[in-house]
Amino acid sequence: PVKTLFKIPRNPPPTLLHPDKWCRGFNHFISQCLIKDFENRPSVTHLLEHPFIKQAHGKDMSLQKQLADLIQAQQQLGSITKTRHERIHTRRPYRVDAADKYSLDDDLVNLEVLDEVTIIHQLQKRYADLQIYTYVGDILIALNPFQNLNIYSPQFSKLYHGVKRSSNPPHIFASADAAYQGMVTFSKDQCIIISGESGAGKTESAHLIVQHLTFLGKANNRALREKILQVNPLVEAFGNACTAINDNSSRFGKYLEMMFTPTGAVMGAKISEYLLEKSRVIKQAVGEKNFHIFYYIYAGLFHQKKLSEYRLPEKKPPRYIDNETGRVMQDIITKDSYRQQFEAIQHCFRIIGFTDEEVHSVYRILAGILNTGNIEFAAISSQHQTDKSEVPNPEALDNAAALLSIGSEELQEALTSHCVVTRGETIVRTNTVDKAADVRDAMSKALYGRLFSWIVNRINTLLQPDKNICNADSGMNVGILDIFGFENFTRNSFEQLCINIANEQIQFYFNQHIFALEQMEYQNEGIDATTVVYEDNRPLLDMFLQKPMGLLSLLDEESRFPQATDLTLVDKFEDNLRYKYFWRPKGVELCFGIHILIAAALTVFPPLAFPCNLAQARARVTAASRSLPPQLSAGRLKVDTMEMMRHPEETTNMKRQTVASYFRYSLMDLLSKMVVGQPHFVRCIKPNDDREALKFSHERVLVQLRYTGILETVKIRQKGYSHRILFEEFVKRYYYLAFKVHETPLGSRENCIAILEKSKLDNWILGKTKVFLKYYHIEQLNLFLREVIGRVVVMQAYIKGWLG
Ligand code: AD9
Ligand code: MG
Repeated sequence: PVKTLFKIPRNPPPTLLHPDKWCRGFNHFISQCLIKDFENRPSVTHLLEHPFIKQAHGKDMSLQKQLADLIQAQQQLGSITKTRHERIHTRRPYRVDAADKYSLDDDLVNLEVLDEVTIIHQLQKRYADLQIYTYVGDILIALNPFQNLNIYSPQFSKLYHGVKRSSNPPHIFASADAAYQGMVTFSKDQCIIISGESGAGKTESAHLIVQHLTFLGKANNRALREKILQVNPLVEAFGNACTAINDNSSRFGKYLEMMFTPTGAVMGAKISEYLLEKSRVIKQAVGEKNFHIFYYIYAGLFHQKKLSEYRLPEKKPPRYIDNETGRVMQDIITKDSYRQQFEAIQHCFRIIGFTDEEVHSVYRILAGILNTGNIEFAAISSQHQTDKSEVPNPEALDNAAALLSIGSEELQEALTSHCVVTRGETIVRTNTVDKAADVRDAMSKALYGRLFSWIVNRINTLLQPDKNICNADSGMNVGILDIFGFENFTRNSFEQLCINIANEQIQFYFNQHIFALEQMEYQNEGIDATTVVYEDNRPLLDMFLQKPMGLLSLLDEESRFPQATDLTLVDKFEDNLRYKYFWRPKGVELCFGIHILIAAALTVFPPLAFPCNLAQARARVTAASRSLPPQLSAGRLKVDTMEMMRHPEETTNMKRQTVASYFRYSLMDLLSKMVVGQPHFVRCIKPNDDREALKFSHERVLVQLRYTGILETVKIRQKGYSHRILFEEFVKRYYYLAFKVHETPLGSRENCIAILEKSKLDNWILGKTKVFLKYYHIEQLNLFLREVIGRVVVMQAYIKGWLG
């Protein structure tokens, strides 16, 4: 029972202390003790001899006994066993004490020689010892181990809970813990940004962070914790797929926010999804697969003998999932993992709170999409019309229509004809075979995209926190960003362009935080600090995103011209994109390349990477959405599933947007979410391309270290001051360390100095308006603060107990 008293409250003393008269007097007393006892341990006699206590309780022996228990409990928990002197000397990580637990190499900032060779050597040595995590100051580097390590059990969660980072070797739990402690101590939103190329370990890291945060945010509500743990596996079944690089590659960006109560208990969660790679539904590159869920349900329904109920064939699987190897059905039947995953997904649905009817509707839509893909078209030639098509296999059409609860004729009409509005008059035109096939595929993509958004929205509704306890701007929020990593294939398409732009944008955010803002503040504050040179990717982002002359704007503009072709598009790029990053090879007309900085690589977009006729492509999308909403939003599928399938943020305006402008909008939306929180960076690194354990490729690691600016980060973390806090804010946060609890000291320069000196920190500097601190100062100050607060809470609880 004593342990629970050590909970760290959200807003330290003022809100803790009871407003009544007795407490005011007692608070004054406590604050005196605290200040003194910051130097000397509090003792029972010390407390008992205070006139206030004497007056209130006389020589009550039970009181003495309780206090003795308190002190003993505190000592057992280790919070006041060390003298202040001992603590101060461990402020720099991995020095002096407990050398057996952690070492100097845990943080690259401790290296004396700072060059690529030394850093690589260090990481390699650590990797060989299975030390996959390394700090660069407050940033975590995570090397993919490509094997299961026994370091993520609840025992490890306990080990990393609320302790100094230097108490244990680097770990992803320590980063999650830092975010959690930052949130609880200052009621400030936090944001964990995980980056790295495809297959580097971002998604795994995100899972581990959620695991540790649910451990930390222990609420009595076990069911809620269970639900939150199922969110990632569920959305990943729908949004991840096997690619040439990664068997579980994220094909969408995911920002998962976990919400907490003011005392730090987890209360709910919300996911935002970005840019699902919908084209995968209809086609996959050689050696790649469709989204996991299709195989899971196929295997699950096969084993449950329910394929026919969903109108799915047993012999030859539908075109969308049969990627020419012919092995798909065999895998579906024989691979236990697919079936097990199907069961796991059913479990996820159930735990999170989807109804059976909803799950059934989801399966129907998936089966509907697979049947839609099987609809074929054949040309009908007649004297008057040559561009007319019909469906030669009505079975697939009927199946799809039945599963999607649409009439077969309606569906056929939507696929084989389109409307043109001329001078206020609507004329129906027929589609050619190619066009009808395009409309069919566009419809499947749109359906899947909406299904995905619906699932995400449903999860958000089911995991919504109670608004009376948690509100959006309570500052009790940790966001975890896990997006698709940088990709470069032999055939890159619009998807790779978007994925890589998003990654550049995240790198830009990192650069801003680590380098640009820091250096700007030194200047503004009149501080002479070393400048670290880093590669600014701003011009590259401008090339992509600038309006009206950036690549995306040019793409949009060209797609508005009816006569536009691939060639006119590439010509337009070449004429307008006067950047060193743009490249057009001689002799290959329809090809262009872009130097992506984050990967120091040239991504080549080969001929026909974009639709051959952009104007047609636009028409296709329009036709597809025309064939979608009336049937699907009418709610013919029993549950109100379809109503919810509309994207919540979808407005009439957005429907007219192009994919490129929607991408830009999503990217900005993501950034606006990220910038609100205090960032924590996790940089995942892929040690080799063969997915082999213990294999460390110098070359591959070096490239990743270079493009993520790790070397520069080490330098700036060693020389720079990563935390810059306004005097006023600093005094407000830390005044308990030097002033009495009931005092309200001014946010002045002098008071900052008083706090810093009282805490015996060195190496800090003061600018004109801000305190400049190293990352380890913050850790130290927060630790002191937590101890002080912990003591107030414990003492109060005990004293309140005496009073009954
Ligand atoms: V992508 O950009 O979504 O294609 P990620 O997300 O960076 O990529 P992911 O987390 O999916 O990569 O990791 C790839 C594989 O590496 C996983 O499927 C695991 O097999 C392996 N991995 C990554 N991290 C760990 C780990 N901490 N422990 C064990 C890991 N295996
Ligand atoms: Mg991933």
